[in-house]
Amino acid sequence: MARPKIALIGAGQIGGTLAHLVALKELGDVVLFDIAEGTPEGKSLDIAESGPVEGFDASLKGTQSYSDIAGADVCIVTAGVPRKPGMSRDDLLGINLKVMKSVGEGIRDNAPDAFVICITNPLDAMVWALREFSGLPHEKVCGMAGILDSARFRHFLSVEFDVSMKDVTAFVLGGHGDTMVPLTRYSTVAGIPLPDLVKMGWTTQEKLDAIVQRTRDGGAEIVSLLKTGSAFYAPAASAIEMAEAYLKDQKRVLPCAAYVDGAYGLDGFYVGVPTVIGAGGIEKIVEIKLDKEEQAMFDSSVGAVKGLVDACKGIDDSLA
Ligand code: A3D
Repeated sequence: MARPKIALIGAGQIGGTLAHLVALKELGDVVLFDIAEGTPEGKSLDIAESGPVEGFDASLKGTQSYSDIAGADVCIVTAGVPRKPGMSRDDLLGINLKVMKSVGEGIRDNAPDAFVICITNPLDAMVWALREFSGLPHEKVCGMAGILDSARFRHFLSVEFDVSMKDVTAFVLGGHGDTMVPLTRYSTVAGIPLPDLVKMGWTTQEKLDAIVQRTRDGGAEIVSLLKTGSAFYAPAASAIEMAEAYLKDQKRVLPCAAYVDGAYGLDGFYVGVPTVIGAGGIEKIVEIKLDKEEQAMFDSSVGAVKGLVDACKGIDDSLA
């Protein structure tokens, strides 16, 4: 059987890291697309030349032509611009919306059967726009954010508790922004919920609140350290987990920006929720019962995303 074909649209910091991970994990052959001439070709060749050392079998091709992504099984979209210090994700909306239009049309015309994972910010609005421009089925277009936000939460918790991050689970709902909702009662160490760990004296409520806030600010913390762009190692690893779940029909339960129609009181809207990812794409939305406070946080997060979607409609008439 031929190896899966994985198209990476955008060959910047995340795109290059994605290509490297796909090759190292032998998930498939890579087509790296970017409008910047030479960048995808150079990164593809560099990674291919590491193949004999690492011992992976994967072919990599850099391109400026959408026809090269024809028949791709997975497309991961990072095309656009990232944040610089002082910018919010929402500041990227106007410029990245135009990019989503050309990318969405490129996927529609060349890889309509692909599972599409969007990473470009502001995430929840861009995945909505990308779906609109591409016209692909909703269950085949989703956004990566929840795995990254949960991974940041898990990392901070494992450091606080001095336990392996393998035994820490975390649950983050809502949009990928300052209003994201890390749910402490569904986050655990080896099954013990965080509120119980506070009662057991493992940490204090104040420390836990500070970790929740640091998780919300996780992207900005990296931007302020790097100064020239945003995080890329952890975002790439997170998107690879989603691609692998699809390609291997793993039925993984993963949080991602998915189209929610009916659950959580939403009627046809992209926002971060727990999902099941398998060969059918987003096969299920996992709906949990929120308490009053969690519901209020979720509603405010949904409201923030709705504002961005409305802004997209105001910029591009074809979306209205
Ligand atoms: P960067 O290294 O600048 O790469 C972006 C690439 O997109 C560049 O190589 C550009 O040449 C290319 N590009 C621009 N316009 C087009 C186009 N029309 N078609 C094809 N390629 C194009 O950025 P990055 O890789 O660090 O980040 C990419 C995106 O991911 C940004 O929007 C970030 O804000 C976003 N991001 C999201 C998360 C999430 O958790 C959702 C995390 C980190 C970054």
